[in-house]
Amino acid sequence: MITVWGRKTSQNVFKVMWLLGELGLEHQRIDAGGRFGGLDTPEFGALNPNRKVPVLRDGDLVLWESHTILRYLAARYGAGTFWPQDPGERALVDRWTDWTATALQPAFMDVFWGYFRTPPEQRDWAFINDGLKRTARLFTLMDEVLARQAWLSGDRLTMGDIPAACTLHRWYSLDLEKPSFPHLEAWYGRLQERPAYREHVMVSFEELRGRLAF
Ligand SMILES: N[C@@H](CCC(=O)N[C@@H](CS)C(=O)NCC(=O)O)C(=O)O
Repeated sequence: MITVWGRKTSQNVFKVMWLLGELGLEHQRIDAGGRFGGLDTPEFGALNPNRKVPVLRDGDLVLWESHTILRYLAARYGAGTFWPQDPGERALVDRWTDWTATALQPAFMDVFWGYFRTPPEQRDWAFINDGLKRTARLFTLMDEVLARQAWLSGDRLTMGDIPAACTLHRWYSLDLEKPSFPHLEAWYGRLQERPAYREHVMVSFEELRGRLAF
């Protein structure tokens, strides 16, 4: 049985949970991090010396880093669907995972932490607005791609959609004024038709509001 350590409200955790759901894999999730704590114990340190969630265990294999876990699950259990067999096709999928890790997620995290996780009286609006501008620029790029195709890498959902689609839900959940992106919004509609996206990604994260730390 696959085990995942991590709280439901973590974006890096629900990326993994969503893919497990899409693949229909039996699993258990153990609450850790945030209000649950537990990352400082020697047992958790042995699983992940970075003391972060998610951690996944499958048999003897223990993995940390959400995108590494996504690649592993997709390759092992979703070959040919979430993880194309052809190296060229696979690279077209995988680039979105890297792009989200290095471009979209860092820009959006400045907004998420600067706005949502910071108590109102401590917010730095120049910082937040800069993050909003950078995030919107990246969503514009995605909107242009999604004008031509239904999913980021072509005509079906793959592993490459997962990280960006997780950021997207958080973006649309924030009570901030946002530009209109018609193709991105249509993609969000298609994502919401998937039961595993609704179950694992569209979860309340209200407990994180104004909490820079636990
Ligand atoms: N690059 C890592 C980042 C992991 C990370 O920062 N996890 C956060 C949750 S999103 C964490 O463990 N924070 C401490 C906590 O939740 O208590 C990954 O993608 O897995």
